[in-house]
This record gives sequence, structure tokens and C-alpha cells, in this order.
Amino acid sequence: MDLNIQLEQYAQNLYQHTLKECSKEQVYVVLLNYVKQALEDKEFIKGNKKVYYFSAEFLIGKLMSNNLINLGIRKEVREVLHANGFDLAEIEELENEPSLGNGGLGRLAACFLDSIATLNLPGDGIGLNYHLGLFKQVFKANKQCEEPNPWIDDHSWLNRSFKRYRVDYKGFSLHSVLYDIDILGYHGNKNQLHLFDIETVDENLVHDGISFDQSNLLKNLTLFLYPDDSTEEGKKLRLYQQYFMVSNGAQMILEDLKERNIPLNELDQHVVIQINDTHPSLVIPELIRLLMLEGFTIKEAISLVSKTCAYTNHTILAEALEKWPMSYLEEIVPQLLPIIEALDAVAYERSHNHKVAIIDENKLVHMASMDIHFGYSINGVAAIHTDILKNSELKDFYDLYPNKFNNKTNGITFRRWLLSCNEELTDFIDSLIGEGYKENADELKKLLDFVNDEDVLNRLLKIKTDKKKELAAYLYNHEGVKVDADSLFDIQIKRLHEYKRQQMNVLYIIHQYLEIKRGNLPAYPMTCIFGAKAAPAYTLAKDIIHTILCLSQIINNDPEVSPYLKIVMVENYNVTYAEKLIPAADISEQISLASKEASGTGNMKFMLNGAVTLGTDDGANVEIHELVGDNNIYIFGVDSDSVIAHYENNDYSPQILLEQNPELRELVDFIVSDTLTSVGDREALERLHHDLTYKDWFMALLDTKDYIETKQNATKDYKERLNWAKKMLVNIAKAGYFSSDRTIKQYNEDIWKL
Ligand code: 6GP
Repeated sequence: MDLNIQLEQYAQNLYQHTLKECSKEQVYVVLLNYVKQALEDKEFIKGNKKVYYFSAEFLIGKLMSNNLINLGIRKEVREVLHANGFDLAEIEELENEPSLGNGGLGRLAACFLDSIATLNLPGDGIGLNYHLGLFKQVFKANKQCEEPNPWIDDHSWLNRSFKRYRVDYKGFSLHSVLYDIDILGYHGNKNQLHLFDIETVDENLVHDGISFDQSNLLKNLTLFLYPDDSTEEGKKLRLYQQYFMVSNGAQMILEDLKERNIPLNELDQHVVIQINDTHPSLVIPELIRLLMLEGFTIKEAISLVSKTCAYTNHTILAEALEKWPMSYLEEIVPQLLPIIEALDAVAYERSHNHKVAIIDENKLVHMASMDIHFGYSINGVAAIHTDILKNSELKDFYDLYPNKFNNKTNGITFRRWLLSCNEELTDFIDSLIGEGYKENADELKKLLDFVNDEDVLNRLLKIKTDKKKELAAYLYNHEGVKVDADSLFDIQIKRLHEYKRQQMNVLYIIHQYLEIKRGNLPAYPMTCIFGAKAAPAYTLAKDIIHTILCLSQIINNDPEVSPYLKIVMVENYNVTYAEKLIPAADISEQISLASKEASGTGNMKFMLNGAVTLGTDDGANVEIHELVGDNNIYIFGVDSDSVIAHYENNDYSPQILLEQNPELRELVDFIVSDTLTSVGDREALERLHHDLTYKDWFMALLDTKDYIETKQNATKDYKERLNWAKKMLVNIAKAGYFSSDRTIKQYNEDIWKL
């Protein structure tokens, strides 16, 4: 039936209105109901073997636009709405963004679900339905404050399922409820994201920002993603959450096998569990426990589970490799302890090496160790990251299990990060090389034929400028800052972490500010844009945000400086914001300390949208560098081997660097200058200053000089507009490798074998 007539019918049934008479909000609900029905009508992807992607985070973003694209009706819907006086973009904007993730690992999980369905592979996500999600960031007095981020209302994509399970904790049980979200493949069938929850969660428990009674599990279990773990109670709450997720998921998997009359001893032939970092690692002992309840011996259960579970590592930062005290497990899930002890004994039996123990001498249970001993595949997320895992971080494990280790360089779904967020560029690419690249991303290479075509290059520049104008208007409305769409847009968006070195970008900004004050004007005006949330208990990260906000206040209001330099830190950076920022970027800031960024995926999104990377040879930047060549990327900084050597020899000293470099000292000292302290909190600024001066654990000062020089070179090159457009084009053309369709094909061929 004609789409227009169908939407009219929904409008009639829901509101007794014609479409034209509906409010925007009503149009959104009309569309939501229509699309939900279209999803409902789709078949589930079937197969003999299915992957379950267990993850604490699924940073799925708004879903309307992507569902319309994957249904193949976005253009048609736009026309129908337009004919009735509505703008689809405005309608899509009304959706709440689900707040189910924090950073790269969560967004990767979302891209993977899209690609799994698109490749027609059976695969579901398993996670939790956090009501208030990750906190919402607001700025007050140049500081980050945290507020709850409610996202569930009557018009969400959640479908209530009838499935329920009992999860036992010491002394009591919780009963789950399950919500599912349909995940539709591009022009294909569907899988599901399963989000477990409890009925009794009470959002009113929260007061004063995001504080709440951490002891009342019946009310708080699924309130927040990553509740503050600076207290013991907070840590335990995370453990309660993790067990809830994995126990529900494991029970669901076994129930499904039984329903299909598959004997449980064939588990590994029908199921793969992909463990997304260590948060879901307890699925290993839990599944063993459940199989033992079904009559398997522990030996049989361990063997079966070891053939079913695979683990992905997303970071080498020690703080992120989870270790749980035995005492917590005893207090919360005592039923798992004998199993974990048995696993520890098996691990010792195999290795006779305490460095790869599951339970260490301090009675801490190392989750990653459990995954590596009892998973059949261990993968890193970019070539250099996997090499570092093999050769240093996890060397003892690699020596023990060389065949388990493999690399799967991350990817991104082009449906969201090109087709949805940059229709102008998509249409232009379509007109040049056809639409084949949408199913086979490698075809983007065909764009290289146009690298000397001035019309094409000018069109690329024009599209970029248009996206910058759109962003400028949005920033004006939402952040109250006026930026010049003709300036160079330099963008760093990612979680706030010292290793990602937003503080080094700060030093660059201070350098530019001082230069402009001295009358040395930059080669081109620049707008430096940041987006980042800091973990609520991560003081130094919050200090860096504070410094950026203070700098923006000083610089944007200085008539001498602001024509050449503007600073914007966007509030509450999330997927929706990323979709506006990335298409408008000229320079993509990927400046982590070499060896520390496992992969990065923002780098891929920027490249796909024609931004040029300014970065270190770290994570997937290394692979981007190889693909685009020296001329189409700006690489600087000390390499990862040298960084690792610095840590091993313990010979890095910011003090020595500062003594040798008065220019560097001037930049660092500016953080506590009268200029900055006049608008900022002296204590916070001094803390950052002190850290950079005496500690600088992620060696920002080591690369600052090279960074500033390289960024200035990029700025000069930017003036040569056609030449710059060539770099843009090469970046887009070479981005095909970073499609998550490629990544998922590799997961399937090497690990899942669905
Ligand atoms: C991130 C890594 O930091 C990033 O480099 C990578 O691209 C991404 O995972 C996807 O693989 N890690 C996390 O988000 C995280 O929370 C524990 O790690």
C-alpha cells in the first residue's frame, strides 16, 4: 500500500487527525508505530549457529533514521512528510538517544549489531536496560556536573518480551524482565538486542545530581551504567549488575537450545558467546554452573564452555582490566566461587606460571585471565594493539596459547556514519561511482579516479562547507557560541582521558593564544572543538574539562584573538552530537600516547567524511596511515616502542623537559596564570599544572613540540584548497577497509564460523 495512505491511517488511528493536522511530536509517534510494525513484519535471521554479543554497553544512538535507511524508505518518507509540511530531520531529532553506553567499546557493539544483521548472520546482543544510562553532562561555572539521563518514555523502541529468569544472589533472588530492540540489517532481516531489567527499579531514588542509595538493589540495579565505583558499595553494585546480565543471558541461551531440541552437549556447535571486554566475563563460570545443574561434570562443562566463549580486549590500561576481590564474590555470588577456584586450578595445571593465574596472591580474581584460559579466541582491535598484547601486555598468555590470539581491526557501520549523517556526501558519491559501495565498501576506491578532477574537488569542498554551516548554526543555538564556518574546524571528540591527551591540545591552544597576542597570526583561522565526558570520579579529567572551558571563555571573548581562534566544548557529547560534528570536521584529532589507544573508531568516521587525521602512530591510525600514505595524514610524536621503553626504564621526566624548554614551560605555566585563574577554579587549575609538571604519566609534554609544529603545517596546507580537497578525497576513497561489514566478516570467518 502507498506509504502516504498508511501513514495517514496511523495518524487517524492514533490521533484522529490527518497527517497535516498532527504536531511534530505526533508525526514522530506515527512514524515510530509505522516503522515498528514494519520491523515486526520482518523475519528473524535463522541459522544453525548463532553469536551472542555480551556487552555492558550498547551505544546504539537514535534509531529512526537508521531503521528508515535499512528498510530502504528514508527518501520516500522524507517526501511524504515534506508534502505534509514536515521536515524529516526535525522529526528524527525528537527521538531520545538511548543512554546505554560510554565510549568506543559500546559504540563498536552497536556498529557490530548492524553489520551482523546486514551480513544476514544470526546474532543477538545481550545487555542491561539502564534507565538513567550514563550520566548527562551539564556545565556550570566552567565545570562538568552530572545529571541523570532518562531516555525511556512511552515512545521508545523497546519491546517487552515475555521471557523472565530468576537470578540468585546470596540470600535472595531477583526476577528479570526483558526488553528487546529489533536490529534490522540493511535491506535485510532482523536480529535482536536483549536488554535485561527488573520491574522494581525506582528512578526517584536519585537526588542531587546522580547520587542514590547504593544499597537498595531492588530499586537501583539497572538505574545507571557504570555507577560510581570509588566506594565499596559502588563496586559491588557493578558486580551485581554484571552477574545479572550474564546469568540472564546464559539462561536464555540454554532455554533456546532446549526449545529447539538441541542436546546441551552440542552447545559449542550452535552458540558462540563473544565477551566484549571483561564486564561480561562471569558468563564463563555461570554457564559452567548452569551446565552442571543440567548434569554435566565440571570437566565436561569447562570443556564445552571453553569451546563456546571468545574474548575481545579493548584496552591495555591496567585500571580497565577488571579484578574482583574473592570476598565480594563470596558475598554476592558464592555459587560461582568453587567454580572459579576450579578454573584457577586448571589454569595452574596448564601453565605452572603464577603470572597467568586467575586468582592472585591478594585474592583478586583476574577477569581477563579467566577469559584467556577458558575462551578459544582472544582478539585485539587493531594490528598494533594485538601486537602489543602478544609481545608485552599479555606475553605470558601468548606464549601459552599462541593460536588463540588474533587481530580484528575495528570498523564502523557506513549506514550510520555516512548514509545517515551525511546525505549530501552520500548522494555525491552515488553520482560518481554508483551505489555498489553501500554493500561492498571497497568500491569507494573508485573515487580515486577523480583525484585530479577539479569539479569533483570543488564539490567536495562545497559539501564540507555546507556541513560546517549547519554545525555552526547548531552550535550557536545549543552552545551559544558563534563560530565562523570558513575557519578550519579542528575536532577532538572522545571520552576524556589523560592517555587521549586532550591536555596536549590545550597546550596547543595556549600556544596559539600567546602567539596571536604577540601579533604572530596563524596561517588560517581555526575553530577548536571538543566533546568529552569525564568519569564522575576522575578528578584530573574534570580538571582538563575545566581548563578547556576557562580557555574558551577567555579566548572567545577576546576581540584580538577570537577572529583567529575559537574554542568550543560541546555539552553532553553523545552519538547524536557526533553525527553533527563528524561531517563538519576538517582535521580529526587522534593524538593518544602511542601504544595506549587500542584502536579508535572516531578516526575512521572522520576519515570517511573527508577529514584529514592529525595523529600519532597509534591504534588504527597506523592502518589509516598505511592506507592513505604520508601525504594524506599528519603523523607526529614518539613511536610506541619508545613509549613502552620509557615505561620499562622508568626514565621519563616532565621536569627535565621543562627545564630544557622554556617555551614549553611558558605553555604549562599559563594554566595557573592570572588570565586563567581569573575565570577558573585555582585549585583545579593548579592540580592539572602540578600533574603536568611532576607526573605527566601519559607523556603529553614529550610530544607537544612536534604536535604544535605538525598542526601548524597542516594549517598551512589547508590554505591550498584544491590540494587539501585531494587529501579529503583520498581519505574517503580509502575508508572502505574500515567498514564494520569487513570486520564482522573476519570475526565470522576466523572466530564464529556461523
Ligand atoms: C575502547 C578503546 O579505548 C578504543 O581504542 C577502541 O577503539 C574501542 O574500545 C573499541 O574497540 N575501549 C573502551 O571503550 C573501554 O571501555 C575498557 O575499554
